[in-house]
Amino acid sequence: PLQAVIFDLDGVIADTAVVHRAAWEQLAAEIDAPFDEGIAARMKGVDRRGSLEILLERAPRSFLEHEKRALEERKNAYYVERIGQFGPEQLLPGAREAVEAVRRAGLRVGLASASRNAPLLLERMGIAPLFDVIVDAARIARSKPDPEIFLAAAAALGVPPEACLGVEDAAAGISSIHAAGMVAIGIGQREDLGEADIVLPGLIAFRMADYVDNKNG
Ligand code: B16
Ligand code: MG
Repeated sequence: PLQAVIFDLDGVIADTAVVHRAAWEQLAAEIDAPFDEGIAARMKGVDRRGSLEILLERAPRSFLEHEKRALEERKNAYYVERIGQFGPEQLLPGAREAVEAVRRAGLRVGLASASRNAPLLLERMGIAPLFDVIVDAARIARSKPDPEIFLAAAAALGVPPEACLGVEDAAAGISSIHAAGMVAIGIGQREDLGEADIVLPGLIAFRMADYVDNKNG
């Protein structure tokens, strides 16, 4: 039986996927690297270095390690500047309600975010106390689609992976959830989330009763 639900942050709980994208687009323009829908889609859910490597594949020159670190810092500065004013208004519709529904059902709640800014964002949006466990990229070695982050969240919750449900908006994240042995709910459009077991347009459509077998009503 289901014991825990592990949520992704950007694009699932918080309206930040567009903010990451805008920050990368700004950096791309500054280094004359092309930026298109394909690049944006591949970057989704991928950690900072992984996203930078995708951007640099078609950059007009190569960059040394210290230059890459500087580029990452620049992108993060653009991102942090944009989220500086964030508050509960940036919660995606139905996000708080979905997390509360999981808690009410007596299940544990985890966060598995590739973003090092995840703890700060949860605080700003006022929902940090609703999570039993928060695993962000600073605590893991391998980026999504590797299962490490979802496995780390399950381990920290003390729940076996097969008793967890993962919720993601990015193809890399769905792969990560499946590789961890969990059922995957995709948020967004079916064509972007082909492998997801269930696709919902947003957390507003999340119905806890559809996922637990609730024998006690
Ligand atoms: P940061 P998630 C991911 O968060 C974003 O989807 C991805 O676009 C971003 O590059 C990554 O976090 C790293 O974020 O630069 O803030 O550490 O979707 O896994 O919550
Ligand atoms: Mg995401």
